[in-house]
Amino acid sequence: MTKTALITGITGQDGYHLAELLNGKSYTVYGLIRGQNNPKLARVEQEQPYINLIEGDLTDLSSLVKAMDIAKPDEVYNLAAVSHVGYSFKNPILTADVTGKGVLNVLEAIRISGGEKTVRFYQASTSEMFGGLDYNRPGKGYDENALFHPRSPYGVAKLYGHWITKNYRESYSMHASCGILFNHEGERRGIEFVTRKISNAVARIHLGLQDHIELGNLDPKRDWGYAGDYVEGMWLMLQQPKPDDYVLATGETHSIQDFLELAFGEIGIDDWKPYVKQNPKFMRPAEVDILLGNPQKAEKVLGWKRRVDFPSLVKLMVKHDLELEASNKLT
Ligand code: NAP
Ligand code: F7E
Repeated sequence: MTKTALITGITGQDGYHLAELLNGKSYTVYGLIRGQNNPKLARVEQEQPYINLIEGDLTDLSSLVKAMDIAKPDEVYNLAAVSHVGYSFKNPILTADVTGKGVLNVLEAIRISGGEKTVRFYQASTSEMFGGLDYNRPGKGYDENALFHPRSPYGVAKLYGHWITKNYRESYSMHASCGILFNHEGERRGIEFVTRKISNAVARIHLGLQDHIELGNLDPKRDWGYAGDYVEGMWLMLQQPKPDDYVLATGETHSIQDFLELAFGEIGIDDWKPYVKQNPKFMRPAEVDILLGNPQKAEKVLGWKRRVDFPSLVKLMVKHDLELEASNKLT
């Protein structure tokens, strides 16, 4: 029988990939879109006409109850958030309202509309909840049992979302799972995140459209995977007989300098340093120095494994941006 899914954050990177995946599995897909005259509406309507869009906002419980009544979903994927860590330092209260309390609003909408025993719920938790400070496990990587120590208003808000999801699972027996996802990137990554900022600048430098890129701290290391692989993990979590929490990661960590080296290498530049300027504007009040995930549980229980490795990820992002910039259409 055909299933129905409601995705919040449909205009974001993961919303795009997840909708493609579910459509390929013959789901009826609903997507929550916010705001008056959202500029991303036209793109979604044009590229993914199979999505049934519903207006709503994570801070507005009544809109979420209405969305539940319209979609009557079997599965709800809560991907909506203020998701940029740097932005969360500048807008901590908005971040708490959307990224933290917004999760509670979605869970309550499911209960109010009578779905607590039938609807399966996915919460987009994050490696930012660990914060890079759990030195109990050097080299092993963070797994589901590692200590949390968030280092940004974003990480703190996500930790609330994580725990309230677990609380609803324990209190009301809801099929509610949290995916603790490490950084995942790709052609649809927002231009405000460092990987896409670099892949786009590299393409523009190659085409003579700009001559350098300004970045913040170049030393942090991240466990970077491909978004297309990670949405499959989200779906697998909701297909399990029991809800649970899972880390999705590659088990490798690379610095921003490693990313720069590979990305500039794609356009035949061996020494990237003359093209990169550091600007304190892009530094954060507190930094997460290193993230490394341990995806063994997801590999064992879900049968999930990332397919795209780090060099292939950089290559596909630069290739995509070279094509986009050459045709002058940034998405
Ligand atoms: P993204 O590209 O930044 O997308 C965020 C989405 O949230 C957008 O569709 C945005 O809509 C929507 N949104 C923001 N505020 C909202 C509100 N008040 N009401 C309703 N929708 C709102 O994020 P992503 O990379 O796809 O990530 C998806 C989720 O996974 C997020 O929750 C993120 O925090 C989490 N996560 C991401 C990563 C990663 O590496 N990508 C890793 C771990 C966890 P507009 O287009 O209208 O702004
Ligand atoms: O930063 C450094 C920055 O913004 C990565 C979100 O999806 O993944 C993402 O959060 C690193 C940081 O991602 C610039 O200081 C240097 O150390 O690409 P980012 P993030 O902060 O890791 C997690 C898992 C999420 O959950 C989040 O939603 O790069 N960096 N220079 C820079 N970062 C940015 N954005 N811009 C710079 O110019």
